[in-house]
Amino acid sequence: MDLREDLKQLEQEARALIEQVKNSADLEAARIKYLGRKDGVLTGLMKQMATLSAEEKPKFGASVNQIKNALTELLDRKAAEFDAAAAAHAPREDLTMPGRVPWRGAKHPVTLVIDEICDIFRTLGFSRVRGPEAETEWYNFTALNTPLDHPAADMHDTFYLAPGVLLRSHTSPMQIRTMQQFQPPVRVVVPGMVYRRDPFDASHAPGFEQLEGLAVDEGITFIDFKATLAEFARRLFGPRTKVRFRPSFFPFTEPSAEVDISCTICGGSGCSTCKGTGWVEIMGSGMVDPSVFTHVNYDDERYTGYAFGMGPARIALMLYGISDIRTLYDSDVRFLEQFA
Ligand code: 2NL
Repeated sequence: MDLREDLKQLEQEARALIEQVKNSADLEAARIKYLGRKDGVLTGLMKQMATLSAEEKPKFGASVNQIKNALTELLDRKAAEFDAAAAAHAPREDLTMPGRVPWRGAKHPVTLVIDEICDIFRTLGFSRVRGPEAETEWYNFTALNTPLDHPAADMHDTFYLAPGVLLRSHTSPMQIRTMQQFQPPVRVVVPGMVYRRDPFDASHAPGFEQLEGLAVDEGITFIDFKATLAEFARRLFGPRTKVRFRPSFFPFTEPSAEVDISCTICGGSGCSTCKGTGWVEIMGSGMVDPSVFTHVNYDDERYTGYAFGMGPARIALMLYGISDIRTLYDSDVRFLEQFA
């Protein structure tokens, strides 16, 4: 048999087959068929070399090698063609796509309200102070004219950390600390977290921000008290806001009053927010009880003052028209980002 003729025919067959291959999987199959190390056609031919004479061997070997190189070149060219076609159809970068908007931090609505309230009181001469959340019974109750067996202590009597030490139930302890540290005149606002044994529902939370204020000096009267708090309410809720003082009771003030404003939703005609009354309560307040002054060694004959306390979260509900206080504590950025 003429091995050289066989080789030529083999090469032509192989070329024809590889040329009409349509995809890279079939191309790989063709590569294995001809160039596969174990069972490839060319490997088979090399094995036949053993049967040849000494002078035929090198020529035959050279021919097989030449075919191998030619087929390798052809296979590589086809592979490159398939790769280029695949790349042409692959998805490319869309340069018209808008960029990702970076996340922006923002102040929490309750923080915004606290800052606004403190700002108003700053223009009225009040400093902003803060203090510890863990307090002693003396600062939280006793100094505030609230004996531990007083009914007011009962509802506050909660979240004890150790005997005689508790999470403060109001920020008043910090006003006591301020009076111990400074002589009158004293004018401070005290925002901060307070803790009470309250349920978590639409209008309560067991931990919440409170904001209290205190003014003490010689000659402060009920007129200063009413005028200052009414002015504050009109600055926060708008100049047409009506303000009323309703008699109330706190152990640390005498007399005491709840401060109501005309309803921000209906303007006073009556709606669900004000439960048909036209008024909504914004804070508790009163003239500081003289017994509080004795506890901080102020002369209770010389000094008078007023104090007040409010819940900025509840005020945030009114100002922003939010119906459930829990949305302020859920930390859901989809809700909070609207305040950015
Ligand atoms: C409320 C009522 C109030 C005070 C807080 C106070 C503090 C001192 C002396 C006297 Cl050191 N009073 N604070 C007075 C009246 C009311 O808060 O409803 N808070 C949410």
